[in-house]
Amino acid sequence: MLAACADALGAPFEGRPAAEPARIAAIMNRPSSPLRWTDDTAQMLVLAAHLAECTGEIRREALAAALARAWEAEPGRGYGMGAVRVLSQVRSGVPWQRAAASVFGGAGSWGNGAAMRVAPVGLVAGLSLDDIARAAAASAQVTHAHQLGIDGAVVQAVAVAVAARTSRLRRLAADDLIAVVAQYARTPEFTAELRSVPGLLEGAASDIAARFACDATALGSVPAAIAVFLRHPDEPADAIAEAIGLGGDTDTIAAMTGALAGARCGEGAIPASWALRLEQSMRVWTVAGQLSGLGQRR
Ligand code: R7I
Ligand code: MG
Ligand code: MG
Repeated sequence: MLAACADALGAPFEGRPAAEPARIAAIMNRPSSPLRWTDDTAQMLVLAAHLAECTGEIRREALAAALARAWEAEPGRGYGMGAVRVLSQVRSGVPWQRAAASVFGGAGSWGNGAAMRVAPVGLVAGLSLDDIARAAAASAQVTHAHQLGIDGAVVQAVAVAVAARTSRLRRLAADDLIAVVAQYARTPEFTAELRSVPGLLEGAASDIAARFACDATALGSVPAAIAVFLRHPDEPADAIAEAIGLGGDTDTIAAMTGALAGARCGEGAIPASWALRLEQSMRVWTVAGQLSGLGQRR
């Protein structure tokens, strides 16, 4: 829910240089304008519903088909160009393995699309972190064949799980979270970016914007989202405002930061005005409820 709100709050700033804090605050605090979410939330809803249906497992063929149907139903949600090429092929019957491997010169996508939708995997109760990493990789592979795109999803899912499973009564130990999460990255590039995060937690937010590309690549955005969350682990609105303020891929970095904040702080942390402004909020609540009910069913 926080991730969906953050996606919608960040969307007006996507692809632009960093906005003034006052402009971001104006959108966050505006009482009645609707919050319209983008492909990030559209895909997260598909993945959450898939997990609920498959009792916490990923069945790649079915997931690929469901993502492709959602894209076809609402192609105007702002999908990445690689995602459109993969999902349109899947929709016309091409196996996901072939479709995902066909883009970007045959290397597969290293975009952040698999990471931006993966949070529900990290919220499945009763799975070990190893299981979560495996399920996150499987959920990523249906669209993102490049290992950097897969690493983004694995790292974000494990970070969400750690955030959800650490007591709120204790300060979140940033170094510990990074150490755990970094073990699951397979590429040295991802490990190096994650290792730089603890050094960015005390300085200015602009240091994060300078350190990471903050673009639609997994490597340029996932470590930035984790860094912003770790700077404000108990203040979701501050974290989301800072994520949007980085500029670049604002809807997606905000959505990933929002997912981490929601995992730690719970649904009660969502400002009532955001929940009221969010489009299809009942649908989002329902899917979130199904996901939390999974723990009991498993
Ligand atoms: O990963 P994906 O679904 O994109 C998600 C982004 C988010 O910001 C959403 O809000 C939405 O706006 O899109 O879609 P892809 O098109 O696979 O990847 C996103 C971008 O990453 C691409 O448009 C490219 O700019 C970049 N990219 C690559 N560039 C060069 N070479 C991804 N893979 C490559 C690559 O191999
Ligand atoms: Mg988007
Ligand atoms: Mg985006």
